Amino acid sequence: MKKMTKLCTLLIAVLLNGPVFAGGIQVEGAWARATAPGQDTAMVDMTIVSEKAAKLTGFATPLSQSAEMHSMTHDKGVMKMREVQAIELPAGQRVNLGEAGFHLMLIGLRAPLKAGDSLPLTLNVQVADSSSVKIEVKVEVKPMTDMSHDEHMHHMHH
Ligand SMILES: [Cu+2]
Repeated sequence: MKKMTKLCTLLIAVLLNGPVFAGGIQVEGAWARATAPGQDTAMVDMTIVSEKAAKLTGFATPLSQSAEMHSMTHDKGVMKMREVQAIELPAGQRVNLGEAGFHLMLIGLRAPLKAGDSLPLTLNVQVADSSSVKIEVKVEVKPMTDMSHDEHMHHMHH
């Protein structure tokens, strides 16, 4: 266990120093909920850290017919989603999409998402110095909860 702690400390140190990320961008904990029967949309959340100031400008996936980035706001108790063109990734800052009020939306799923699946998605990131980076991400599908139905319903209130 002691060894483990040491390893963790080392990893954290590396994260703080920054320069070792593959392509300067690190993605962690990408996940979605398993879909309910008949549900053809899904929300994906993840945490992104970019060494340099960057923007998430979109994503591609073979899983659905369309792929949009959404912001989510509460308006008089109703959750509203709006498509956004870019999500800011300030230099060196951990951006959790959900906490920042965003998510990736898969619309027109080609197959249900099942708990335990690990699904492919490619992020398009525009780095401030104008290079663009594609990042392959695996989305972990977690078991469905009552929430997933709500999310689906909320999506109707565009
Ligand atoms: Cu959405």
